[in-house]
Amino acid sequence: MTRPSPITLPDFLGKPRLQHFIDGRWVDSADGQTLPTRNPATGEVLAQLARGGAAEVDTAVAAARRAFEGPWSRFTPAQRQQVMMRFIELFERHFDELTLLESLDMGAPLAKLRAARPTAIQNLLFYASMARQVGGELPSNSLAGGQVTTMILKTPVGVVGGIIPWNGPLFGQMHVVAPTLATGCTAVLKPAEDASLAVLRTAELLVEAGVPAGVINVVTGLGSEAGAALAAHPDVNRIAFTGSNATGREIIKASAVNTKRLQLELGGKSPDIVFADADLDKAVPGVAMGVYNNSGQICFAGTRVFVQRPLVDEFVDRMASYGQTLKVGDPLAADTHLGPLISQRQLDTVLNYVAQGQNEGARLVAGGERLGGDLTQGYFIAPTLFSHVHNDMAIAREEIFGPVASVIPFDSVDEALTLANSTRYGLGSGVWSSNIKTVMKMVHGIQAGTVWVNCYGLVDPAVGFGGIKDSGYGWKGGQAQIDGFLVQKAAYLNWA
Ligand code: TXE
Repeated sequence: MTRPSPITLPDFLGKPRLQHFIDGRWVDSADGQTLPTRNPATGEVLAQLARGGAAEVDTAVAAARRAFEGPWSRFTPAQRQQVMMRFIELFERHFDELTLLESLDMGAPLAKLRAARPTAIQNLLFYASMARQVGGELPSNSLAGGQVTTMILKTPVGVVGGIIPWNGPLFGQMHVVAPTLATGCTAVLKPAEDASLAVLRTAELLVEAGVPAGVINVVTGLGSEAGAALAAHPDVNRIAFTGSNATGREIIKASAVNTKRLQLELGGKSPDIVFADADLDKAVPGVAMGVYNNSGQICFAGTRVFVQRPLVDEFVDRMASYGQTLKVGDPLAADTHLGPLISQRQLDTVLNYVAQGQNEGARLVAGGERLGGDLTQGYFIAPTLFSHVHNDMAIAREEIFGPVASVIPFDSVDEALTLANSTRYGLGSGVWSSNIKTVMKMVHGIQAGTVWVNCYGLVDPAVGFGGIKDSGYGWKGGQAQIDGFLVQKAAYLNWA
């Protein structure tokens, strides 16, 4: 693949192999085992990761426990906020390096990652501000003629296990790291085996910023080994997991060992509904990027595109044309809109769904094939569009996690609502309409954690997002997430 300009690889990749980051130090696996991580744009091995298992998870959890009960417990909220501010400075200073690592590791276009700089910083600033909001309550009570004071104290839950997926680990990890720091918890992170680099480098920067050793630890390796050991560890108090439903169920089972608290952000099959009175100039690109962004590897991708019948043909034409304007290619090239999928495995999954869609009678309007030429070695697929889809076909029921949109016609507002809710999932949803009655009916009626109206995919850290139904539970962002990292205790003070 030809690159427009020479790229200097981060020093971080110059190491012969990468190690776990435990207790502020780089360490190998006890048995010295490694596993390769690849650049999905070229298929080349980028680095060897340490392949951790139960032994490394044990060491990391012990370090996290020591830090939780030791040095970190003596940080006041103001000091935690201060250290977070120092980290934000370092994060900004190293932003180019971190985004390059991320782009090489998981294939997102570098220019897009860099354009997210203000949002990424704002997210961190929000969490730093929350370090000062960890308080209790003094609820009124009806006891002993008012001579008992009741307090609710809130304290950090303890050691958090963060199991991170590969579809955006640099920014995604912050939903674990930042609330951990804000609340005074400690954490052991297990990034995905396909994309661990940015998480490892961030851990090192945290220590440089003054976060005590052991507060944030990273164990790399396979989900079935390091991930499973973390989920089953008796000294981990909470798991924050983002990933597949199948793994989510494994984590629920494993968590029973010590009744861990859980935050699960699982799959989605989000509806994006276009009414005949929508502004198509906004709806077409909005819907298209709602599915194709990050090559479809986003949990709340709006993959079921419901279009009101009179509009269907025009909408399908315009969405197909819009898709052709999106340049798929080298993630490091400045004009690339969409990079590769994360792995050969993910590409195979997506291509299987495309074949299944065709077999079930959906019409493939655009894309659907692996891209060749310069891109043959990577895992590239063009924006894909199906029309004539029924809500009960596999491509409309199951999470594909690739750039595949399915257009499904509907007639009435009620039918749109019924179809939108006919899914096991409940993560994101979109509504495109200029009629307030239609909008409000959908906002109230859609069973999902978020409804976007005349927009898609916006997330503010103070609001956050999360799922219902099979999309999981626990909120990312906002006060609700901070509460998830705390436990509460009541005290009754009788001063009669
Ligand atoms: O997910 P896994 P995979 C969906 C998406 C995708 C599918 C499969 O549909 O096609 O899942 O992707 C760790 N105990 N999403 O196989 O296995 C694993 O190492 C503990 C949606 O990559 O769920 C990784 O760190 N941990 C999604 C993380 O779990 C285990 C993001 C996610 O991997 C484990 C990613 C175990 N037994 C995939 N097994 C979203 N909601 O954003 C694996 N892991």
